[in-house]
Amino acid sequence: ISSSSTSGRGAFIVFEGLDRCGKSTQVARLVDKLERDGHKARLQKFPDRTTAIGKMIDAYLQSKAEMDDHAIHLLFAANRWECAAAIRRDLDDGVTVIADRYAFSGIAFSSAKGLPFTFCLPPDTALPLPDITLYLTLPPSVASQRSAFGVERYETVAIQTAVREQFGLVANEVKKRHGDGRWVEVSAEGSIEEVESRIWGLVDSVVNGGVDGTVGEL
Ligand code: T5A
Ligand code: NA
Repeated sequence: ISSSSTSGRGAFIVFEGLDRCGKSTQVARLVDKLERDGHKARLQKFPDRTTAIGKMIDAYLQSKAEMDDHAIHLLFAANRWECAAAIRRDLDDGVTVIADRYAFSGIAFSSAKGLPFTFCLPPDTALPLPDITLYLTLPPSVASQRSAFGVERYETVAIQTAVREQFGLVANEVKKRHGDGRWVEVSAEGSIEEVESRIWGLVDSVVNGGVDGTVGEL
């Protein structure tokens, strides 16, 4: 197995975007490609619906449970914290971790509901800092035509449009705090293969030698 980078640690790569933009499809293909190329790679989905906290989030997203906006925001963040040590350990062990959503979704979705940034940002502070976040862009009107759109709580064009606006503010915040290179927009329009090759063009240099020696903090 070839080492994942010159420093020996794995890369932490995050995918973000609106609902149904194709994140899960692309994340699965990227993990497969990395493994075929001899890298150690692991998929980390957020929310991780398998934990006790994740089951509460799942019930909320399926509208089987109601929850105060602040409370559900903190549960999404807690769900990341319960996975944070394992992410750091894997990165240190040379495993590239690919996350399907992360803290940026937490901030964008909660602030789209009206919670202030001053409330939304602190709970995720000091989580592992992604080496790169790929923000997949797709017009909400295209995403809403995809299968199963509308099944879960936030899947309306009105909400997705508000979330897209908040993602713009989140991107500015990330660039201000951590530099321009850590947040990259990728068009998610076109075929699965077209999007995949756009993504690979951005990720190749990161997984093949482009990460700092230590994992930073959000
Ligand atoms: N949330 C999440 C918060 O509010 N706070 C938080 O902190 C976090 C982490 C669940 C919800 O929780 C919110 C955000 C979400 O509303 P989720 O489980 O990631 O988050 O749910 P979704 O993002 O909605 O995941 P989806 O599985 O619905 O969408 P994906 O992963 O973006 O899209 P994917 O790959 O499943 O594709 C959707 C469909 O499109 C097709 C696929 O085959 C599939 O049918 N498709 C394409 N079709 C045509 N062309 C392409 N290029 C295509 N790529 C995929
Ligand atoms: Na998904």
